[in-house]
Amino acid sequence: MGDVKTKGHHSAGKTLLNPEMIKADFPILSRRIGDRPLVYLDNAATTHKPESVISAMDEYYRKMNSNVHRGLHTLAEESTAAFEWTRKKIAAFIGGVETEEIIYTRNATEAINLVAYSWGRKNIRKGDRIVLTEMEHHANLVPWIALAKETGAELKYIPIDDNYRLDLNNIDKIISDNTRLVSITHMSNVLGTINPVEEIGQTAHSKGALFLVDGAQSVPHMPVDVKAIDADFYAFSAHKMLGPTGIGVLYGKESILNEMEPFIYGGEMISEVRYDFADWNDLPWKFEGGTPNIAGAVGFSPALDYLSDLGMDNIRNHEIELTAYTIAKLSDLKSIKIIGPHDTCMRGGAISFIDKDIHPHDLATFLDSRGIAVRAGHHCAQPLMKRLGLTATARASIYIYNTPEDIDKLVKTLREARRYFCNE
Ligand code: 7TS
Repeated sequence: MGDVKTKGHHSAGKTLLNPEMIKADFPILSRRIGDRPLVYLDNAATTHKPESVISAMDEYYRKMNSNVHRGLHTLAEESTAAFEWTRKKIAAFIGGVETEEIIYTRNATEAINLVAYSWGRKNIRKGDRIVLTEMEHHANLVPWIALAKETGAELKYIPIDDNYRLDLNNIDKIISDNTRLVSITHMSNVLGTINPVEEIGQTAHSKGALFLVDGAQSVPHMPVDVKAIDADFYAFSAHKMLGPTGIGVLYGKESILNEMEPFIYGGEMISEVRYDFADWNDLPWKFEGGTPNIAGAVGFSPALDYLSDLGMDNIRNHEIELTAYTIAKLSDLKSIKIIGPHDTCMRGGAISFIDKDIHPHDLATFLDSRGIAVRAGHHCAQPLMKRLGLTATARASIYIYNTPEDIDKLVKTLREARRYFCNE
């Protein structure tokens, strides 16, 4: 499969994707919105699912459905094997970590909450510092705001500069000796900025702090090696990378996870229980109380295969090209301002923009009336919006199945919006 879908074009020695062929694997992309074909540019919110993911989940419920880790019958053994097989694939996908270091969660949000509850409540005290950045999604903000409120810890933010990148000039002061945790996004869901996580992680570790990376927007779009980054924790969601909703991942270093208390208590996560006593299961199950999202894990497996077959480098190259194309086309529109870096080497394909006269919600509604799906709003990053002096942006976010023609339709419709709203 990979062959044909990556043979589309070759540019400067790089293999690019063939998004037209890829589109054919995604049933929903043949949908029409009113009388127009769907143009889906809301991939930072969630991505669509290829036939292989949909049919794996369908097959699972038709032929294998059973609870995991407890039955001694064929269905239970098959379900458990499938559930654990995906865990192995995830461990390989993010750089070849230990299977025990991969914890299933509901999503990136729950993965970060797991750390905040399990590690944070035990290790963060009054007077400690937690360092975040000004561009965090609420998922990597609110758990720490709550923890700081509870413990009296202090929150400090790495600022952004005028080019929408992190300003690392005072990083040695911001990540102080009393910093216990540095938690930052790998790629901003609003600005598209890719942050220098290796460098920030090194500073964090040099001060004795742990380093958490929110990879919700990076793992789906570029090769990620959590060991090279030296992240202590790394969080992401399956649904933003072709997989089902309701399943996500927390990677954590084994030595740190071993020291942590469970997050959710109940079945699955114990080794022994008496009326007055309970002891915990081994990693990773210690953190997986209750019946997990088995069908989700089954569906995540072909999603990982699909991405691996295309090649994460090829996906990144495709997105660099299409982001450059989008930025160039949007820059032709005089009323539009892009909110994010223009240099595609340091950004991904979540492209926020504003029109100087039209509210982002009006833009998104107008685009939808022409079959084009974008997101408008604060993108769960209210403090960043305030910092930028904005209340909302419109955001087009691309993925493997998007084409230059999708972008042409977006730009043409943005011109039509000017005629509709501004009589131009
Ligand atoms: N972190 C980042 C950087 C994100 O972009 C998101 C979701 C999350 C965490 C949370 O992911 P979840 O799967 O736990 O919900 N971002 C978006 C978005 O940009 N539009 O909708 C969801």
